[in-house]
Amino acid sequence: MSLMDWKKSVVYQIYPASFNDTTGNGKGDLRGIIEKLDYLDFLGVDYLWLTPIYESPFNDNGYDISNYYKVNEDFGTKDDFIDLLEQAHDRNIKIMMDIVINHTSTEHPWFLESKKSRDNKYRDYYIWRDGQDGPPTNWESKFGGNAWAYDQETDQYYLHLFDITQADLNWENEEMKQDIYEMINYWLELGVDGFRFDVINLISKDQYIDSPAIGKELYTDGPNVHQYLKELRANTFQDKDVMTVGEMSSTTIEECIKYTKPSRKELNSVFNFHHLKVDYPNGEKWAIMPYDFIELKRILMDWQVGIDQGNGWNAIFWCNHDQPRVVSRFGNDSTEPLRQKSAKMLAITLHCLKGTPYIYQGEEIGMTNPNFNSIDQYRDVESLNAYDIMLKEGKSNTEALNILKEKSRDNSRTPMQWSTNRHAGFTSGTPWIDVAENYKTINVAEAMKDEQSVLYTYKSLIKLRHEHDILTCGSIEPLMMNNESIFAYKRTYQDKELFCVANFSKEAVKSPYEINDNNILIKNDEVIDDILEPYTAIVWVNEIKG
Ligand code: TEU
Repeated sequence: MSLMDWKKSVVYQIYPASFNDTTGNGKGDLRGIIEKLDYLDFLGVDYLWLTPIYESPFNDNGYDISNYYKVNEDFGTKDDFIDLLEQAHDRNIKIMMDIVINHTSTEHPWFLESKKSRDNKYRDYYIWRDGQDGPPTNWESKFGGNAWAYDQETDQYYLHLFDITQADLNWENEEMKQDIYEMINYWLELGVDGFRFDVINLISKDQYIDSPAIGKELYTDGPNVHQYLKELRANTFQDKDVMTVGEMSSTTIEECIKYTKPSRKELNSVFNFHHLKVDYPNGEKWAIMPYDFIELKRILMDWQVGIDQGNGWNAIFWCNHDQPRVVSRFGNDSTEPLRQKSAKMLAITLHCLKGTPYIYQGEEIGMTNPNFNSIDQYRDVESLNAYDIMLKEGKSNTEALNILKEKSRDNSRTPMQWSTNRHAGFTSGTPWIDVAENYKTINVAEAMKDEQSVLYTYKSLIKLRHEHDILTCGSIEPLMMNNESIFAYKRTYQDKELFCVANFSKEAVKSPYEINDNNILIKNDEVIDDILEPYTAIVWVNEIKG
């Protein structure tokens, strides 16, 4: 694979539990993914990123790993995984694993040992500290509450930046790092083609002291993180043909250039989440506000330009398993024509940016938030904790549920909608989480039949990325940043310039740029006299005259 190849790739994210169930236990599995490879091949994606498939008690849906070497029983066996790899490779589709090495499950044998005594060989694999009339510091867990859990037997606290059952690993411990390298090499030898590193910028903690930002500034992009990544790479994928992406929590453009600039030999690309906080009033996730369009553009474009100028590389995405559905969030899912149209607009706007585009399962057919009405329908640990906290803080049940409806991670975790069959064709049993009620209209089978569907827009965008180097290599220039309706930018490469202009509003507006009707790459509606109807997006290319 040449450098150019990975840069031209489009990744499709699979959340295995909700993708396709072949056993009838209500949870998706690896054979279910194999069954759908022809569909993914039809769509044209290059990589599949599978969220964690390892053995896990599943308190955080697999991000709490108890055995890095074993495939979770519900998902299948190692043989199924090898079969998936082979069958994907036959179709020229590559497989990217999710590597969670900031923490393990507290059921991982390392932690079980670590917890036994202060002088256990594995004690130092995790972060243990003495309390001081309570937890060692004021750090807060990302899932609510203090980030230290007390262990009575050894009279110390262990750190968990996420759930109490996700203990943070101690990256200052050499043996622990060697064990991690060995594990990654195991998957490399099986033939995997890429890695997504979960919250990888949190692995280096600074001092363990109270802090105004409840710990964030002390463990985000910590002092040794770049060193750890260089070592990780040198000991594992350095000479391999693999694509890597780091998930970076609350990071900066400057740091991400360091993570991804090729000469620094760390990672290929990064996910950052700043553009997905534009509907958080004062940074608070569990509250509702309409999203700030100008801010969305500003953040996306700052990252586009900043990373490009620094010779780094972005992963570009609207959604993943931690985010609400994009068409419900930045589009319009209120009526059928608008849902499809705005879903296509969002796809076009994102896929012509610079970086590696990611599609989250179901996004390609415009799946929406499910609008759950009862707390019993939620499964996600973060959502359930947030619900309890909101009630304790005095919110009514209805208020708390309304917030979850918009913000819960379960919004994107409902089963993939394959057909009009029972449970959307996802399972013959009872799904582990409810299917969205709109599956009779929104499903793959219907979308395949209709060449005007959202699915075909995604298929075309993937093809365009493979065929037009300007999408991969072109520089990027933001346009009309203060316009309240239009999202526009220009890409330039060699003797061509590409314009992407999208009307994110419910009113028609005139395109500020003259559209070149002779060279339109993609559009989601007819544009007459340069008038962009609501949610219209259009992309065209001009020759630069010398
Ligand atoms: O997410 C890390 C992360 O910081 C967020 O996206 C997080 O889920 C969000 O802030 C909560 O509001 C990764 C995984 O993608 C997520 O599913 C895991 O729960 C988390 O790490 C812990 O492993």
